[in-house]
Amino acid sequence: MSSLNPEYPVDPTVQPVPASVVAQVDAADSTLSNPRTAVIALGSNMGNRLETLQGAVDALEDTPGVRVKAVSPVYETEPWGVAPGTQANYLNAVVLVRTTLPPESLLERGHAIEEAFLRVRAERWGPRTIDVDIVAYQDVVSDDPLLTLPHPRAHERAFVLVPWYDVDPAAELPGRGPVAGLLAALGREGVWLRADVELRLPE
Ligand code: PH2
Ligand code: MG
Ligand code: MG
Repeated sequence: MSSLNPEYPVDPTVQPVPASVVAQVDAADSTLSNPRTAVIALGSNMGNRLETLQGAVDALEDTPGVRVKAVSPVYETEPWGVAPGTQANYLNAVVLVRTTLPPESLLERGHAIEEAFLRVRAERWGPRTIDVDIVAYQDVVSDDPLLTLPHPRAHERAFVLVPWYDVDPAAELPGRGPVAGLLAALGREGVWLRADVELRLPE
């Protein structure tokens, strides 16, 4: 059961509105009103990892309809999902944004940022200059194959939960419960704070 636009419930008693008016209302809704909170995970394990992460944060902030509200500490993390020793460590971080963009548009922007940093999309879970993942979008739950929300593996990834907890200790993963509890159950193995580096919150 899912919908990417739960804010538009269908009420059978409401009369249809002429199409031009509908278009206007939609435009206003996605540009002006009612910002939502989204949680975005960034990861890099190729090239200048820190510089790339900072570039992604800046590019998010430069996106019309997106405000970066918080940037987590940076973590050095063991590559997850591949045989040990076959891939370089990642730097991972989590960014909280407020956005008037719908989830699909935020995803598109994430992909555009990946393209801008010349991400190599060679293989699933292969090394990458940058990965921009939408972990959660408000409380939306969706099994749309193009954008599953929340991210289907977030609850089992300490490299997502640790920095998410840092920026929002009260956070909840929709459908899975408090991040604090998920993290307590999972542990922090393979995730080390990089106290020597920092991502800047754009001005
Ligand atoms: N991303 C993956 C696969 N494995 N491992 C770590 N440590 N960090 C990641 O961001 C990561 C991963 C696929 O997106
Ligand atoms: Mg990913
Ligand atoms: Mg991804």
